[in-house]
Amino acid sequence: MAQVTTRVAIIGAGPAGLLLGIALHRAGIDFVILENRSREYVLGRVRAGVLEQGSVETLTRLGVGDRLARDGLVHDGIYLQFAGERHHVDFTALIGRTVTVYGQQEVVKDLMAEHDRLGSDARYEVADVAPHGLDGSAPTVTFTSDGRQHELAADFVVGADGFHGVSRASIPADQITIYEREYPYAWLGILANVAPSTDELIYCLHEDGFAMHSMRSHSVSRLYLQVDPTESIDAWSDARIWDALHTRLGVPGWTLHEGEVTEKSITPMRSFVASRLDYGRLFLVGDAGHIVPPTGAKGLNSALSDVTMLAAALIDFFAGDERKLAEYGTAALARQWRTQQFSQWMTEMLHRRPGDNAATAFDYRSQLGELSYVTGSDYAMQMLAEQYTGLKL
Ligand code: FAS
Ligand code: PHB
Repeated sequence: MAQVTTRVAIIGAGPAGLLLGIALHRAGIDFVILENRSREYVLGRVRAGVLEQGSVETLTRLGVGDRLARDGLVHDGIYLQFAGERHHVDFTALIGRTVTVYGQQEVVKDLMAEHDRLGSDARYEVADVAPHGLDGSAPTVTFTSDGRQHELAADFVVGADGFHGVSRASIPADQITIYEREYPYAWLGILANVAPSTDELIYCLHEDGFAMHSMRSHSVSRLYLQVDPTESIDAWSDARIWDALHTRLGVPGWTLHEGEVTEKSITPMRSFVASRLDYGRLFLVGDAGHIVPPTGAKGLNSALSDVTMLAAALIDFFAGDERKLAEYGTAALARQWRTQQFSQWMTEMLHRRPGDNAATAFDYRSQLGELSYVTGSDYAMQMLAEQYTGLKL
């Protein structure tokens, strides 16, 4: 078996794993990244689109923010739309902070390019990744690459391998509790080659369901529709999707421009948090430890804030100070629960309860009342703005 030794073994080359590698390199700490998919597959995943101000600052500070500064779309706010009216929530006026629209694919592209420039030890298309000895002081990770068995010895293992990864599953079942809830709806998302019909994101509650107009650039739009979780994407022609978007997003005097749909998919919605993000020499970051419904644009940003906290803790550890590492799990989870409640609030405020009964009819009108209060109160909008643009670390 081929032996490799490093300081930090990172499982997963999504945004969390790749960013952690950059942060460790900047501090002169050796690492190896193990990814079971190809580079092309990782780059091809269409996911998040909005970066909190703190995420932009982290990427810039670590020297991977040049394209982001050039191509990112800085937004001062969002629109909340309901009962046929569109209301602007002006983050800059309310709290002096912004968000930047820049696709997750672009973040991953920038991180991969920096790793290539650095000549990082990032291994793609590995198989049979398995952590061992996590409760000891000399953990290892075995894996197969090019048909050969390898053993990677490290001081620490970081699980950046997402919701379906191997890391969280390596914690003994009696040592971890899972907190989760499913939502009775999903998001049908499309990418379309058409200039956005809005300057900033529109979050809309319509009696037919939620709809959102986002974007990726001045020439690519990203739009979403609430659908039933059991829906098949095959049942949704481009024409049917555009019809539903026109119905839900339409307001007098405004036109939604259509374009070629280049990607469409249905994503289920769940909230999920592991009771711990650390176990012996294993630390979890990002989707390996938690999942949020995408309504609050927090999935990618949570992953990046976990990495910011864990990188600082590992850097301190190797400099002789173990305090932050001992506190990482508790501190990251405390922040995550603040993020979870915001994501759940945005989701339940903006999605139509399925079913046609007195309770769902009442809920819909109560949601309209909530949206009317939020958009009519600077205090409520400040609360939304502070959380949407990202709580300070
Ligand atoms: P990722 O899942 O991105 O990366 C984990 C990596 O680990 C992957 O490359 C995977 O191949 C690899 N891996 C898994 N198992 C492994 C193993 N055993 N060995 C080695 N490697 C392994 N967030 C938003 O904010 N807004 C959105 O609109 C949004 N839309 C989403 C749509 C979908 C379909 C999904 C699934 C997620 C969406 N998210 C969204 C959330 C998403 O952006 C995540 O929060 C983000 O990718 C988290 O990054 P990572 O923690 O790095 O996990
Ligand atoms: C996106 O552009 O993909 C996006 C933006 C904001 C969200 C979710 C998704 O809340």
